[in-house]
Amino acid sequence: MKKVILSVAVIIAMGLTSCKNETKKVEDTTTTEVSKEITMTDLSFGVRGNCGMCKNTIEKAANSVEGVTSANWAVDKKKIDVSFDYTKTDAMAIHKAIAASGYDTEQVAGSEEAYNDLPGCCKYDHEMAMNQTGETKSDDHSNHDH
Ligand SMILES: [Cu+2]
Repeated sequence: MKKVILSVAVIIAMGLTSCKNETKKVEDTTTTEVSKEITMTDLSFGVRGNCGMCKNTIEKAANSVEGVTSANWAVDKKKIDVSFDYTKTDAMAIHKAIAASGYDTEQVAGSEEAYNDLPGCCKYDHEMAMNQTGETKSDDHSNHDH
């Protein structure tokens, strides 16, 4: 009889330790790092615009696209540099978002409606050269129709 009680006690003890081990194992797996694949890509293309306000609007439009992590439009070059996750979006979606805010890109003409709502100083010349070298900055004033 004593033997039976003893063996039951041993089984319970073993059961408790094995349970403890199991919970520990679960904790260990949660600390395993998820492998991070690099799916970022950089893109540059021409976008027409005049000033700092244009810069805000253009960059805001680009950043509103899911997957875009950074956008930087250069007023002197009429060009934007964008970084985005190519598993989440593509170049055309970014062109379209900027065009929807009223600005012409190399591939998509800006929305006329949004253009008409732009402040006067931002109503850029649709014939403006894009992807400029930045050396003709002094000519920028000719873009303003005051
Ligand atoms: Cu502007």
